[in-house]
Amino acid sequence: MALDRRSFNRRLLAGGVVAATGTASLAVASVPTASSAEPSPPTAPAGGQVRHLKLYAEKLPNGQMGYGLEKGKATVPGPLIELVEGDTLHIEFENASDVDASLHVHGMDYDIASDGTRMTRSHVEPGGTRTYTWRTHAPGRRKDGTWRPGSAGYWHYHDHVVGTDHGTVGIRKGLYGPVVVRRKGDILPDKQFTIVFNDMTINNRTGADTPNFEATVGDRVEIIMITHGEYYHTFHMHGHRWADNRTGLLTGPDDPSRVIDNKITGPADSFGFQIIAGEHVGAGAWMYHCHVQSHSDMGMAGLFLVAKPDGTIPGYEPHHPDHPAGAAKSGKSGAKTSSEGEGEHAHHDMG
Ligand SMILES: [Cu+2]
Repeated sequence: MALDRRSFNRRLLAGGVVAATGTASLAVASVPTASSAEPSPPTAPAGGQVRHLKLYAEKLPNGQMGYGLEKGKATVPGPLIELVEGDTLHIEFENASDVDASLHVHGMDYDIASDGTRMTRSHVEPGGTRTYTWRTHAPGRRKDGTWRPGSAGYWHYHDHVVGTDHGTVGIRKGLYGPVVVRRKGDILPDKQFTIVFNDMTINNRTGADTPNFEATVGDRVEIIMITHGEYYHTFHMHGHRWADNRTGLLTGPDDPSRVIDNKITGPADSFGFQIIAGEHVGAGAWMYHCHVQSHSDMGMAGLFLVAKPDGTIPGYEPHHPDHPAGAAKSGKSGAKTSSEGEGEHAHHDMG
C-alpha cells in the first residue's frame, strides 16, 4: 500500500527503533495539527527520553573500518543517530576490531568517562565493551541572565584512538558517523543523506564510486554534511539553496540568515539543512561536489538524483560520455542507486 509521505513519516518514526539500513530512528514524530491546503510537515516532539543503542566497531573486508548497529553490518559513514533535546542515550559500544578503538562525540554533554580517548582510559580494547552516555539539553537562561545554547544541531561521532591518540587512522579508515539533535518543533525530513568529505574522498569512496542519492520531486530531503581529514573543502549543490543557520531552514520572512548554495568546511566541521527536492528547478541529475576546482576535478563529486513522480530523471543517462558526472561514473555497470550507497538513511517501517 502506498503511503503519502507524511503518514509514512509518522509510521516510521513512531517505530522509534533501529532501522535495518543503519538509521537509529530515535525520534518520535508528533502529529501535524495544521489544516491548510497542504498539511504541515511532522515536527519533533519534546525530548526527555532515555534511549539505548548497541554499536560495534569493526574492520571491513576492504581494509577500511566502520561503525554498525549489528556485527558484520558496519558502514561508512556509521549509522545516523537522532535525538531530541532533553534525551539521554546510552551506547553499549563493542570493539569487534583487532585494535583499540573508541567512540568520541561532538556537541553532546557527557562525563569525562565518555570522552573516548586513551588519555582518559575511555577507549575499548579489542573484544571489549564500554557504555558511553550522551546527554542533551534544551536552551535556557542561566542564573546570571545570559543565554545557554541547547544541544540541537548537526553533529558527529568518530574514533579517537586508532593509529594515534587523535584517531587519525580510525577516521581515515571510516570510523565516523552523523548525529542529529533536534529541538522540539523542528521539522522532520522525508529522507536523509550523510555526505562526508574525508581527505579527498566522499564517504571514503572515490572517483566513479562516489555516492549518489535519490529523491523524488517534492521530497523534503535532509543533508548532513561532515568533513574529516587533512583538507579544507567547499560543499556545493546544484539547483538547491539553504539557510546558513542551525536547521538550514528560514523561520520566516524576517529571518536574517544568509541563503547559500556553497559552504566552506574544514576537518571536524558539520552542518546540515533541508531542501525540497527539485523546488523551482524540477527533476534532474543535480551534481553535488567540492568546489575547490582541483578537488572536484579529482573526483570529489556525486549526484543528487531527483526523479519525477513517474520515476524518470530527464536528461540523465548514466553512461552518456557528454555528461560529466555520468562519464565520471561510466566505469560502473548500471546506474548506481542510493540503496547501495552508504550514507543514505532511508527510514524503514519496522512494524
Ligand atoms: Cu575539496
